[in-house]
Amino acid sequence: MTGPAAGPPPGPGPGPAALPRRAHRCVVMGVLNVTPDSFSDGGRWSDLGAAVRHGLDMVAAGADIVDVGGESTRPGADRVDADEEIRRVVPAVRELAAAGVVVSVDTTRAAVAAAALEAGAAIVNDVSGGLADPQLAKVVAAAGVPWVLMHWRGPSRDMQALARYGDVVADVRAELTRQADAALAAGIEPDRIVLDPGLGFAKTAEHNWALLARLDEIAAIGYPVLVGASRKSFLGRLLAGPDGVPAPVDRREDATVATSVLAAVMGAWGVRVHEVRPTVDAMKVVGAWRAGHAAADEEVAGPPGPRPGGTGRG
Ligand code: PMM
Repeated sequence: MTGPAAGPPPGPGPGPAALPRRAHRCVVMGVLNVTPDSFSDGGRWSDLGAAVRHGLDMVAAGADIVDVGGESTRPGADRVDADEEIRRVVPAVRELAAAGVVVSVDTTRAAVAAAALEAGAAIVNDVSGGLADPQLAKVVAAAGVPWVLMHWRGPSRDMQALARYGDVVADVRAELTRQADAALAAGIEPDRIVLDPGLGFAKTAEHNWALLARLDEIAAIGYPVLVGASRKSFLGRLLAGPDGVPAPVDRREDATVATSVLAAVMGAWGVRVHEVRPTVDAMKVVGAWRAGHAAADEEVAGPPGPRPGGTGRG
């Protein structure tokens, strides 16, 4: 862990396309799934009023970004069509953005990203890392917004069959590097790229733990790293009782916070969580610990730079 200089140097300044950063700690992205079938919160926020209220509540609890998704990515999930995805996400994006919230849209589709950006989204969070829809890079490049590129090997329907690696960390690192290079070639500015190891996406629990243990190797690619462990089944399996039954989703919060804290210590730029307040509190502890004093929890303007261990590319 580094000292107070852990925050990167100031970027070109704030603007609609800048990615939020905190001087001493991770940013927290709150999950807003406006889907009937996501694995942990499916159906809860499919009503627009409830969705917007929940988004605002997460911001009041300290979320820096609200991530709005309209298509479930749980293993085995079937796809919805783009029009339905737009119908689900755009109204929530529009209302939250109008209220001043930094909104990311969790989509793999160019048409959905374009509609969400038009409605005020400031970030595209793409679980396919640019691989699902070749048109998406053009949309992101034209908008100049940050793009979260997650490690991905194929659609949710059959992704667990793709969970085969030599050295999972080396393989994910190489594949993410290719995904980032493709984004650069498509005209994305390097300071608009965020990488994510994609916990649970074509990965077994053992793969997820290996990636977390060696997260510094993913950060060393040189871009900010986002980690999404929240409530995922590898935590449920870790916490299984003597009968071997995984802990239910609502018993995974403390483990989520612990995982997010350790990701922060390993150099993550951000964490993506469902339950915002405990994670924000924990990140404030990380920030004060890093700073060596009760750090003012200041935001830093401009795009993110490399985290400790980075190569300076991002
Ligand atoms: N996980 C899910 C959805 N979107 N986006 C990023 N960048 N990283 C993730 O790990 C990620 C994601 C699946 O979880 P959910 O169904 O709870 O949203």
